[in-house]
Amino acid sequence: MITLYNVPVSSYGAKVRIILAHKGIEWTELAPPDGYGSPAYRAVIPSGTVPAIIDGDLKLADSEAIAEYLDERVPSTPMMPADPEARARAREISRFHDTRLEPVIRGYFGQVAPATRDADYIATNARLLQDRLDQLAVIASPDPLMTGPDLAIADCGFVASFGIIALLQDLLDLPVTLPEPIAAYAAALAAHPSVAPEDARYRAVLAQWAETKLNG
Ligand SMILES: N[C@@H](CCC(=O)N[C@@H](CS)C(=O)NCC(=O)O)C(=O)O
Repeated sequence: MITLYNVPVSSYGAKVRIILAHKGIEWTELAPPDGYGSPAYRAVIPSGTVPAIIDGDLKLADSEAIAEYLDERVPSTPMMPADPEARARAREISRFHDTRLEPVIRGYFGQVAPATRDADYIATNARLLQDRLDQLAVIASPDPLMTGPDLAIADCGFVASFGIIALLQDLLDLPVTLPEPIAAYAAALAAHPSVAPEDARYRAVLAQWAETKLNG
């Protein structure tokens, strides 16, 4: 049985949960002791980040490292294409999500509470976010998912990110539009049977989190 350290609002935690569910791997979920980054948690997971897993003697942090480990451990439901070029492109898309798109989205977390909003930051970051989404539409050719009809690791980070973008569009009136192929991709992704339950759970948790921020 795999142990997953996670917090409900973690977008990278949602990514790992989708992979576990899709592969039919049972897991026990724990909150990091004293919260992520705490000395107590760092004594277990040195990076102090969530998500992290424990599988026997293996302790592993970073969602992408966890994803690739799970894909190799349970190869019967592959989540990477077989062809080397397609694998490389799938990794490129995953990295683009984790290092280029998600950090720009994360930049808005401090803007949800009305007391800490900065209109200039919101507008400048929106131009950056739009640029990253436009780049994604050039880099990726979803058909209907990132690597074709089957759910891949490269898809799983986008689930939470699309949920957060929708929330931000709503709350901050964000002038950001998903390019048409990416909007179609987001719809296909949310409808995938291994994604839909996690998408619904994550959006509900996100709405609760936003509510606490809005009500101070
Ligand atoms: N690249 C990491 C990012 C994970 C991450 O940033 N997690 C946040 C919570 S969503 C965290 O643990 N932050 C604690 C810290 O940075 O000390 C991954 O993919 O797992």
